[in-house]
Amino acid sequence: GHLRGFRGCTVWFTGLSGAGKTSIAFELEAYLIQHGIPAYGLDGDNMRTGLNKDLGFSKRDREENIRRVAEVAKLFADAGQICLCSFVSPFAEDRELARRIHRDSDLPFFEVFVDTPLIICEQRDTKGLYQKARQGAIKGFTGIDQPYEKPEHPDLVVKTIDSTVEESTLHVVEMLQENGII
Ligand code: GGZ
Repeated sequence: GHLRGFRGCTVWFTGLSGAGKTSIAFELEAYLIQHGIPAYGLDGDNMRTGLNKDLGFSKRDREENIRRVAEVAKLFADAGQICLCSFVSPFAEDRELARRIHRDSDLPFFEVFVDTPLIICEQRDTKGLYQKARQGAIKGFTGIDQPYEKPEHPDLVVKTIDSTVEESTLHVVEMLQENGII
């Protein structure tokens, strides 16, 4: 793409809490910036503390969270950025809405399933949230007492068990290259 310039798009990472979505997105953001490609990451940390701070984790609130994030991502993509979205986004219909919001504006959208088994996420339990969910201190935790609907036709599946963050990131880079984005 150097001749026609960089084309904006959205890369949507979905997976359980602790699957590694944000780690891969962060590494990818660094890679892209190093190569002169504008990229920006959205995740719960920068969306749920600001624009979406009125939202919790009910099915309805997650749907609204994803809808707003997708609208923001669309604007970043439209402005020529590669927008990296890391959200549990456990419901297939919400992810479909995010895709549709992009499609309606002719912006490329890639769904990346960060496929890390629950047992591994729970073993890692980097924030102690799974333990709290098991004890009942957190209600409606994805994978414990709320469902995670696995993507049926993701653009890419990244298995994190036997690969490093760098290896997983390269798979996403290859996907962007194969699709003429970078
Ligand atoms: C799932 C929860 C919950 C519940 C708090 N269920 O590992 P984390 O901590 O940083 O990622 C999780 C994050 C999920 O926010 P999202 O905006 O990605 O969710 S969604 O896309 O479903 O709207 C976790 C923390 O917030 N967290 N409570 N009940 N994750």
